Amino acid sequence: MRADFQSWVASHQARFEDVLRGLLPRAEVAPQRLHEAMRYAVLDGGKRVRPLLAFAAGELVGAEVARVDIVAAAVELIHAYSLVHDDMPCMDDDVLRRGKPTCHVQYDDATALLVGDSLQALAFQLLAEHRLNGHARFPHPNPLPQAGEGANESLREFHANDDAARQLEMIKLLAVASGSRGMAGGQAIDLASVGKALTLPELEFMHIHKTGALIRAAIMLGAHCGSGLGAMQMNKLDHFGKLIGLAFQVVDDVLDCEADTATLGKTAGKDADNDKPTYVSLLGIQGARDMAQRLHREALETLSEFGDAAQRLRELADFIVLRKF
Ligand code: GRG
Repeated sequence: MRADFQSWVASHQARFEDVLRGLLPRAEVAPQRLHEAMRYAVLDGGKRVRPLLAFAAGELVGAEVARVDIVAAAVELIHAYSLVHDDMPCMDDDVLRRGKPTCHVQYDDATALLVGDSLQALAFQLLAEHRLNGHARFPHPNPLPQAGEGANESLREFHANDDAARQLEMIKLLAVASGSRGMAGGQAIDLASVGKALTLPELEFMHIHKTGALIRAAIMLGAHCGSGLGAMQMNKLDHFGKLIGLAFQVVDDVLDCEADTATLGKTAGKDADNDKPTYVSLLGIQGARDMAQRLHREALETLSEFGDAAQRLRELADFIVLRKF
């Protein structure tokens, strides 16, 4: 990792931790135990890959960081909820996450269930109650470009409607990415495929949904916080997200076989123990590594037209593929 990228990552991670601390309900507020458990599940852990992708996409379009903070937080809350639920006895039944006892072990099953529910609701609350893009809403503190009083008013209304419509699109984007046509659907396929031999396209379909959808959403939401990209460029960015989301999962499968529990902060070797189809079980370790490299290369090619503005996205793609944890 280049020193400059390393300090970009570290400074965003530290600042974002404070953002999350401020957005989560305080532990002293009733119901205290639930709020404490929500903070336990979200704070002080995780690589924050999805928020970093949102920040990098935000930089590409010159978005205000304070706006990207909100979409990054919404995505990270959905991610944290998915980990809490995934670790529960009815799903993956794990005891270690982010180097500490899983939420249901630290608290109890019912609390963990409610933590997931509440984090998901909070994610959408944040997207609904903050301004995420474009021009200011009524009342506008600064006049828009002078065009006569009447024209000015209608221009304001136009922008307000436009921004509101775009914000609704962003809310829908995260809803689709997290729901049955996205992450939750991918998880359902995952649970149903234990002990089965999936083909490569079936495995890919599962992971594009389970892991990829949220990674893709993080990038697109970051980009929606700014302006300036046309539909074709947004599609390119989305394609980058699809490729890098899949690469993330392929690398995750390799690490599950190769890294140890202490390094990962979660139980290593779970996929083989649970008889789950993975890229490693289908392609072998070297085949999976080759696939990650191919996806990485294709992802970088997708960004070629964006020039220096996409440098952070490129570096994050490198990090996702070369990471050791
Ligand atoms: C319960 C609806 C529901 C969905 C669960 C994401 C997921 C779906 C389950 C997690 C299981 C898992 C280990 C998936 C592999 C890829 C993945 C999402 C790993 C964890 O993400 P990281 O590495 O975790 O970004 P940190 O802790 O760094 O945030």
